[in-house]
Amino acid sequence: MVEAEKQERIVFSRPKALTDTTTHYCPGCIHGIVHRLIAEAIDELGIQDRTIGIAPVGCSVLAYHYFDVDFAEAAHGRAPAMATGLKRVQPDKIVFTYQGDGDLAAIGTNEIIHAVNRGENITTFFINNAIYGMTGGQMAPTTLPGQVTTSTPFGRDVRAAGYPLRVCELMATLAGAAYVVRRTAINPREIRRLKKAIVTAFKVQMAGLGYSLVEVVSNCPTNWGMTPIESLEWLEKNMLPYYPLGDFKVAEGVENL
Ligand SMILES: Cc1ncc(C[n+]2csc(CCOP(=O)(O)OP(=O)(O)O)c2C)c(N)n1
Ligand code: SF4
Repeated sequence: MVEAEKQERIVFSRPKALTDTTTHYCPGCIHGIVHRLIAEAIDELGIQDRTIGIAPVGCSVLAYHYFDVDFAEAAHGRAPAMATGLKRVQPDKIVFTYQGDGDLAAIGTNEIIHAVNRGENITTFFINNAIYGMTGGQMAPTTLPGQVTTSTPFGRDVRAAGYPLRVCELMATLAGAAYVVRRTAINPREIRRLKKAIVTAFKVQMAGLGYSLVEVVSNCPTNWGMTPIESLEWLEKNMLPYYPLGDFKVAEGVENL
């Protein structure tokens, strides 16, 4: 018996930086995967006791229940401003915001642009599912041309609503950005690449190099009206051509981290 116990090896367990709470996310939603990867990164870097997260409005509004680190809650789009304040008064903390596209690229566009441009030494995880998930699937700035949403029942008409905003491409032009990359989580290979980017983003902040932003091209099976599998296929076919994966800015010094 003792021998058998000795041979047992735990190969998979809950990261320490996640609480033992069942999340409210819909089946197949990428929010849950990203939460886990951030928590794994916090564990691996040994920063659980000095990390502060900022929750947005949107489906991830309850993120403070799920991460076992200090957390604050910001009003719609204001997470980078709150993160700026927290980091400036406690520069030894690791501060990250977690924001959807409605939160970051609609009401919060001003906040994110200026925080990145100031080169605040903070990190943003930006979850782009091309839609307002929590409030019922309305058009977001990132909604694709022709995409049907509850507020664009005939598809997004770019003549009326403008063009989808490519956040990474925009942020990469700003001098204060140190690390700006786009990833996804549609299969194990992409999940591994995303995890690496999350770790790098935290390391950029730990090294004091400036703003780090990881966009995750994500899904919303519920409001897209698809099964989880269909939503991943739709994401790959329709979202990735418009939001190509890649590194948009990797400042000097980041490669060596
Ligand atoms: C100040 C403020 N304005 C508006 C809202 C309403 N609201 C809540 S969630 C949301 C959309 C969030 O969408 P997104 O950021 O894309 O996140 P998702 O739900 O898709 O994860 C809106 C408009 C709010 N909660 N607070
Ligand atoms: S509504 Fe969409 S974004 Fe929100 S938890 Fe469900 S699948 Fe995820």
